[in-house]
Amino acid sequence: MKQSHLVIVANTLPVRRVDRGGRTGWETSPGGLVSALAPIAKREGGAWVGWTGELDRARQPFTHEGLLNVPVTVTAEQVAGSYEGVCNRMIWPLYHQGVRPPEYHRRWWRQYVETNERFADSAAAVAAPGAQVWIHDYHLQLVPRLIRARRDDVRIGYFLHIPFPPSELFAHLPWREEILHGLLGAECVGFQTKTDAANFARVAKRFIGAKRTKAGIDIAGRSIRVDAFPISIDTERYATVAARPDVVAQAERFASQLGSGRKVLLGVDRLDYTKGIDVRLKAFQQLLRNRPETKRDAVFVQVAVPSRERIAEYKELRRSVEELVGSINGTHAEVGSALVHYLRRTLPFEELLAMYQAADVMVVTPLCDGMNLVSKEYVATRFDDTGVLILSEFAGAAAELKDALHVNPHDANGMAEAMARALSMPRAEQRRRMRAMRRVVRRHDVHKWASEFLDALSH
Ligand code: ADQ
Repeated sequence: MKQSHLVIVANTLPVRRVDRGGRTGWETSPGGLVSALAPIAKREGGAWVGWTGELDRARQPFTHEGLLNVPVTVTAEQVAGSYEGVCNRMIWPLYHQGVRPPEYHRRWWRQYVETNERFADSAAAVAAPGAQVWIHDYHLQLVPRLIRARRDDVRIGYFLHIPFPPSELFAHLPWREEILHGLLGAECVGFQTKTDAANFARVAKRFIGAKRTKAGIDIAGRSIRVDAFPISIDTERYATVAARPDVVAQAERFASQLGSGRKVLLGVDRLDYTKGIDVRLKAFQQLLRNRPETKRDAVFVQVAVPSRERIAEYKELRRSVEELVGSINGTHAEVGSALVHYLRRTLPFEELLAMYQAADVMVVTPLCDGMNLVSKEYVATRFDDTGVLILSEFAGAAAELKDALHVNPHDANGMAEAMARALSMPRAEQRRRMRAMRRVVRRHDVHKWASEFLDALSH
């Protein structure tokens, strides 16, 4: 197999299998990470190591649109234990402030170790001498150390896309030392925010005796850079597509279908319990009670992509969101004009951007979120500088988008007040705030994020 100087390692490959009229092939998956990293990896003649989404299916490496894809074979048992167990039912809730109780099972953990070993084997095989290897996210926390054990000539970077918990929560993990040693196989460990990086340095000191330094930590004679590298979006692409005449026309159609003259509040999320969708709907319900004139003046659109539907907590969330939508419309709406429009699906890219355009108020209220790209996408598409962003103080993005209306996502009353304020915010204030936020996402886009991380890794 050809070896590469830049190897990206992520849970899934940047392509997915598609069936076009009986002929199957690969197509590039949508998503921010892929659009950021695939061009860089291609330019550098790089490789991407990941899972195809198929079970027990061995596939040879293949090149798609100029990028070498290296599939990792994963068994059904490994997916059940590692992905659905450790990743989605243990790490995900624990790292998100324990908003749901995490579950710990040794049999899951064994599968997580095995799966991480398979990724490390593939990455070690494809890395050229002295290559940069960049590992992504919570599915692969043991991979840095496992690669180091196989290849001590490569430079290893790791980036966590979700929050890193404070010491009191991380302490619960039965495998906390293994995870810390796993991550510290890297030369550079990156997080979304300064708080996450500080949490990590603190637990590394507390549980495995690492020494904190200015740049990160020292352990076993090695110096490791630990820092915040806040992820962003392809701002230029969002701004350009949003301004296209067909997208603007679609936005106008959305606005008139939702009721001319009515203001639109919008939520766009994966249907995940960390995103605060249910409390947000309760806040809108509260607003309708506090200010009955809102029934005439405003409408709420919630677009939610189905996610992890086999897990009980996700089924329960879907039930409660759908019950709330029914209850709000049942109590407050009139025939022919719903107050909450609920779409449980993925919107095509252009429609998503038209929806952002049609929204006077974007409501992003996760209980906890590594960064939250939706907030940045909304800002990037507001080329006329209007619109108001309501943003949870517990989203990583809050540290950068200081001109949003910040809210506590657990406080339905406070959020109802923020919605009222947003709906009546004067244009001049909207413009001042939006302009400042647009500057932030223009200056710091996903390309800058990737090059800053890779620069840090090469020093
Ligand atoms: P996510 O938890 O998936 O990402 P987010 O950052 O908001 O959260 O990204 C979601 C993406 O899905 C956005 O690009 C959005 O446009 C898209 N999307 C959501 N709903 C959609 C819909 N109905 N139709 C079409 N597209 C939709 C994880 C972390 C985040 C971190 C990112 C990147 O949880 O905190 O910001 O990774 O690091």
